[in-house]
Amino acid sequence: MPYQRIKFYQTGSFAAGNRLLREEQRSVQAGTQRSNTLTCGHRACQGCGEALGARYALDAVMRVTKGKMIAVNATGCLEVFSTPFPETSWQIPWLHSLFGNAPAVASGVAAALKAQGRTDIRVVAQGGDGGTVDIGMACLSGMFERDDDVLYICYDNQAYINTGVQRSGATPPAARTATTQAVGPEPGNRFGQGKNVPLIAMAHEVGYMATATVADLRDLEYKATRAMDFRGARYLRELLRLRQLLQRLPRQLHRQARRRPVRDRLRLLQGLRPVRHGMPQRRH
Ligand SMILES: Cc1ncc(C[n+]2csc(CCOP(=O)(O)OP(=O)(O)O)c2C)c(N)n1
Ligand code: SF4
Repeated sequence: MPYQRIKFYQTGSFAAGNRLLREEQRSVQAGTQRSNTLTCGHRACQGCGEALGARYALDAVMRVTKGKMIAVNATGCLEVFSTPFPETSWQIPWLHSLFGNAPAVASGVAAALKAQGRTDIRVVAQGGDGGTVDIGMACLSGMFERDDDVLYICYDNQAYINTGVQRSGATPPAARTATTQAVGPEPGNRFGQGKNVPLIAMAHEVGYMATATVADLRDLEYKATRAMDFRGARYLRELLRLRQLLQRLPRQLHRQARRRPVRDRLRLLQGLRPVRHGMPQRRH
């Protein structure tokens, strides 16, 4: 799929960008056939990056799988705002799992499909950074190591947002959270802590690993689509919301970033959190 930056020609209309391009160059969201995996009526905050990122990624997966996808969702903001009982905004087969076991549940779904010989149906697991980087790490590592046929998407808003912005293993150094030092000579999250799960995924030699951001939705669609070219365990990390990222920057960088135009801010953020994708060397 050729890379094309998203352009909102008709903001607010049914066609979110790229409608004036040739058919094959248009974004998934510009197509009238898009699946609207996460549809209206959910209770996300206005402008929520997690809702946007999930919608773009899953619609892209739905397009490439021709609508044959099952999603498993860890507890977190995405699950809470999309499925307040007895309602749901998901228009796909969707399973709720616990906070820490989405990768294991997804592995089970993939195993059941394999037992039935249903290789056409693909499995996506998704969770926030707390659910992925911290409490779900053992299940995720098992899923990677067994090379289960699952694409895992981590929606990385860099803290446990749903329960009040506590620090997670993905919170960047010096960032301000409800559970990091607010005052003193070194306020904010400590330096030298945290986990780089994209690199951990690559150390497991997963078939495909990518990092993306909702600041570049076209790139995100591309990576979600590309991930489905592979079988086995795959990992996609989505960084969410420029504003949230900026707010959690170390104070000095925050001041620098705010003085820059938006495009430069993105560069600065991408420098801090490189956006990349690749197919690490397979063991077998
Ligand atoms: C075992 C367990 N511990 C704690 C909770 C409470 N809990 C629900 S959502 C959540 C935070 C989720 O954070 P994250 O995974 O980063 O997702 P986000 O809300 O930021 O999208 C917590 C602590 C829980 N549901 N289960
Ligand atoms: S992820 Fe953040 S913006 Fe989205 S619904 Fe949760 S608190 Fe609101």
